[in-house]
Amino acid sequence: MPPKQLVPRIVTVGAAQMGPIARTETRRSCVERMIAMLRDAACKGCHVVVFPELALTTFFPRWFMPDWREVDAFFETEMPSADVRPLFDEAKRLKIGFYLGYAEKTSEGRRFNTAILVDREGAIVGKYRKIHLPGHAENEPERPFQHLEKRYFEPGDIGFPVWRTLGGIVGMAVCNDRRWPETYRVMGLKGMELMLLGYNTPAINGWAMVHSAPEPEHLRQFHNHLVMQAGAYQNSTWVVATAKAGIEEGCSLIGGSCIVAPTGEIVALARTVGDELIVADCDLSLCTYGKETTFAFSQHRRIEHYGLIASQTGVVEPS
Ligand code: CDT
Repeated sequence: MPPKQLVPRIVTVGAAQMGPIARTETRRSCVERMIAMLRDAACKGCHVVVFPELALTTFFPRWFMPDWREVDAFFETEMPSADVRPLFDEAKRLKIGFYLGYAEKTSEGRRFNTAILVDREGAIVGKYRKIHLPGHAENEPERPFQHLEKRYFEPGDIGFPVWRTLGGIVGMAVCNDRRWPETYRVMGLKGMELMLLGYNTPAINGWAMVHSAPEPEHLRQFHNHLVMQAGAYQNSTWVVATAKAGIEEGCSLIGGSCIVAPTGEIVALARTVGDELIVADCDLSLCTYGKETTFAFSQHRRIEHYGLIASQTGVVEPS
């Protein structure tokens, strides 16, 4: 019998890395930068483009701001706002879908670190609110810079949804989520074939500096790729990850935006820490091999031994 041929399902994906955004840079200016990369993406045949986490402003959790009105200036209360509308219009004209990260303030006054998925017709088809919030909730002046995500955001309340769009099953995550295997596995159990993610990762860990436990910068990049390559392989999914990068307000953010195949291999990698588009033709049918062999969940998972994962948060050592 001739071998069964898988029908290719190509989604051409762009990761639109952004260089630093100054505290004073306007949303309009950020949107102009994103539109320039969208046009480049259109020339390169992209169906969807992934922008970074909190792509409309500087990474504001690095500052303690006692005045919540100052904090709220970084949040969106509607999407698209008038400033962001041109991005939606241009993407629709070019027939490119996109992932956009931004700070969301709801009508009830709740604040989330959010990403939306906009389809090729310009409709918002998915929303995800970051679940794993790193950092701390109180001002810690001894740090060289703050990481106050736990102060400015609530943990996401939507879980890890996936959507049938772009000819496949698509999930989203935001930055620190990529370090947690649970993120990939929950969406992997829903058949995810393409995970989209934006990030802002400081090149140095403020806590490590205060505690004289420096983490060399090269390890920050190694861990960035390590977790996503593992997550992609263990769930046989594509992963597209887009950084905000470079020296932003004196704070260095790693780049390393990448597109990872279901084999765990990086197939496209940013070379700079500025605005840079990387592109790959992601064949979603390549997910089938892993999903039907090594990681055929229904055949090989042993959930009778995994209960602790969903019932215990921290470590309980044996007595
Ligand atoms: N934005 C974000 O989630 N950044 C974190 C930094 C962790 S160090 C406090 C990350 O996981 O990259």
